[in-house]
Amino acid sequence: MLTIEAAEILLVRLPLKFRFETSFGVQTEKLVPLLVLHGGGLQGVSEGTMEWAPMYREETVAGGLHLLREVFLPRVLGKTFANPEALNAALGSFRGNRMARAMVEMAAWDLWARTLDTPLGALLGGHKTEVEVGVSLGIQPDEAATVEMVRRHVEQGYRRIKLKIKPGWDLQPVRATREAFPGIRLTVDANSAYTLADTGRLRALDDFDLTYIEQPLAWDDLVDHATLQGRVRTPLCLDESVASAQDARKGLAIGAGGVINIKVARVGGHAEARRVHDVAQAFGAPVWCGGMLESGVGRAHNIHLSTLPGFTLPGDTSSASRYWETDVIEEPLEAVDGLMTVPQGPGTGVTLNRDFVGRVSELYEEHRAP
Ligand code: OSB
Ligand code: MG
Repeated sequence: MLTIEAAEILLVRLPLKFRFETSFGVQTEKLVPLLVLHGGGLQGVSEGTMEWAPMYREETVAGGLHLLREVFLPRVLGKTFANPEALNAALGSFRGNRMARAMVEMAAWDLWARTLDTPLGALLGGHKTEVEVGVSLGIQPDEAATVEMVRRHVEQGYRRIKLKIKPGWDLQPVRATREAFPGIRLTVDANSAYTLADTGRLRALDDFDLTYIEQPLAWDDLVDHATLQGRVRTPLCLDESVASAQDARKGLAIGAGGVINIKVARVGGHAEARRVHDVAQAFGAPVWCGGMLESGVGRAHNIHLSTLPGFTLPGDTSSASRYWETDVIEEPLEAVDGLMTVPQGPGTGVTLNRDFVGRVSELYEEHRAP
């Protein structure tokens, strides 16, 4: 049984070690909301992946924290559930806001796995002890800087390089990278910056042997992606526009893409992420685990999810030390030669660094059943 006795909400601001530019903006720091659920003398921890403003999808940190306090935590505090899916069903009548709901769901999975003394990945049905990872590289000032950045990460053994692109900065970095590294697994991510009017430019990417083009069109679109997929040879990979297993089914059924980037929190948590994985397997579509520049807490959740068998393409879950001088967890999460070892031990296998988090937290709240 899973009894939720108390909850803590924390908010940490971490400076990023690199400037991360995407088609929707520039990031130099990360606002990390954390949720700790307590029960039976154990703790489960999760990380929110919404951003301070609705730039990637519609959710925000402030909106998510409001929903936790006022709507979601009151539904679970002081209550007992058979398992994390039963707990999540208590939030099932609420619409959207999947990243906020996922904070509750994912912390519950961690707590549940610790209660059963089992690694989270194994509980979800995964078998791998290490997972293949790549990197997502932000937009650079020019071709030379792009190639240099790619070189550094290829040398570190990352199994796939993903370049962020936007209108006006797409064919140039891709051509330069492909010329310098003819053999690497290369992809691009547009974060919804194009429309069907750009079909010609996107079709030109077919010349560069990309494994996929990630989310070229609108964040809430599937239909135009299907039209585009009929006009380009490179498989499209859906990110933003898949918020559920139903979205995945509809997208794959109409041919909106051939690959899915699964982000646990974007789809509402581990159980839904596993359903997206299962739908993709039924369609024969490979999946991989995306990232949202997570701290160690979210990163560990991602690594565990990536142990499921359908995750056959390298994920974005690169070494934590790329992002942070000091992480919020005790354990290092470091890829070696493009392989990330799944943290051992029950749950996510990682522990909050209470000392560090206590020092840098901008917000600390305890919540109990009334
Ligand atoms: O589209 O995958 C994305 C980061 C923030 C928002 C959206 C995306 C990303 C990344 C970073 O690509 C992946 C990572 O290194 O965590
Ligand atoms: Mg993406």
